Amino acid sequence: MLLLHLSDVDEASWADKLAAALAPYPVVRRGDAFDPAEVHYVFVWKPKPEAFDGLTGLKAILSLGAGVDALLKHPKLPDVPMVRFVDTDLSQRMSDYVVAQVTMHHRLYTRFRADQKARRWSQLYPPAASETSVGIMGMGVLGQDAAKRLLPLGFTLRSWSRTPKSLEGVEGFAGDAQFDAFLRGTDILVNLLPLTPETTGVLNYETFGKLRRKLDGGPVIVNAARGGHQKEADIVRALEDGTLGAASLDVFETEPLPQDSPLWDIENCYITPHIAAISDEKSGVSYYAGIIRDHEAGKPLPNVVDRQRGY
Ligand code: NDP
Ligand code: OXD
Repeated sequence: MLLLHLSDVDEASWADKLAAALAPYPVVRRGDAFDPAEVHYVFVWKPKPEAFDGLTGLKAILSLGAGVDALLKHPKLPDVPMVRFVDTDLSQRMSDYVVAQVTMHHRLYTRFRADQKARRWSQLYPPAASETSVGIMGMGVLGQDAAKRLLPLGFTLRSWSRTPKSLEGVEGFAGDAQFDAFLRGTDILVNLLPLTPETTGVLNYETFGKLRRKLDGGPVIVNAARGGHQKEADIVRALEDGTLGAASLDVFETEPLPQDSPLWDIENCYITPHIAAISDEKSGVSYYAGIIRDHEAGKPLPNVVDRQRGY
């Protein structure tokens, strides 16, 4: 039996589609009459404290999100494998966001928008894409997809990951020892790391101060991963004193971003409400229905979270 425990999304719609895809396999929602001990899979997003109560026959936890940082902090998380969402549609959507932000900053959007407001005709030619260095933190599923889509646009690319990665056309840096060297050659810093104790607060004033100062209107940060990666007071300070030229932020320390956050009023801070990439229902149903079918047929679970690493 599959149990859905999805908050803040249309759980009924996901349940209908999963039931249709898995029929005659039983699919239930909270509030339905069922024996919790018969639940083999639980599909979760923002689970409530009681989400896993009584699920004594659980074989796996299926996460609607690609990021599992919040799930890993659940006080009653059962000790069974946890599968995260890995999907070409999700990667495409995230890369759409990254490409949009990177090209916007590369073409000096902040500067020309201000000029237009002031009715000022002032020619300044943006650099060629090849003269702009984009540094991607996190070379996993999403980081690699973003790199593959930025590469044909001509940007100079570098990446930073925990273990060394080699992707053609991308200069790889790994581990704490190479972090500063990575930053020193980066004009636009894109964050696609998972949130773990090691990566918490990585987007801080000291980090910003190490970025290359070559791009007009730069350096720039683009955070599409988690709010816990950024120190917002440091971003405000860096945008105000010019340590950063601009920031594109999709995620925040507190979501929704509080009304009194100073970030709202900063001209060169581009805010979106955690919409960089959504787990699409059609591809999510196909992904998780396939996983349940395969697992019931004896195949191993894919994309299992390593709890030791935290991602
Ligand atoms: P992956 O697990 O595939 O990739 C993680 C990458 O980060 C890997 O390259 C890993 O290194 C690297 N990494 C992890 N820890 C460290 C560290 N301490 N130092 C340096 N590098 C590190 O994740 P995804 O690409 O699938 O997703 C990334 C994140 O994006 C998610 O965790 C989620 O928080 C966020 N997200 C945000 C969305 C949004 O709408 N804003 C939507 C979807 C996801 P290595 O390769 O060596 O393991
Ligand atoms: C995710 C997210 O982790 O939407 O998938 O943030």
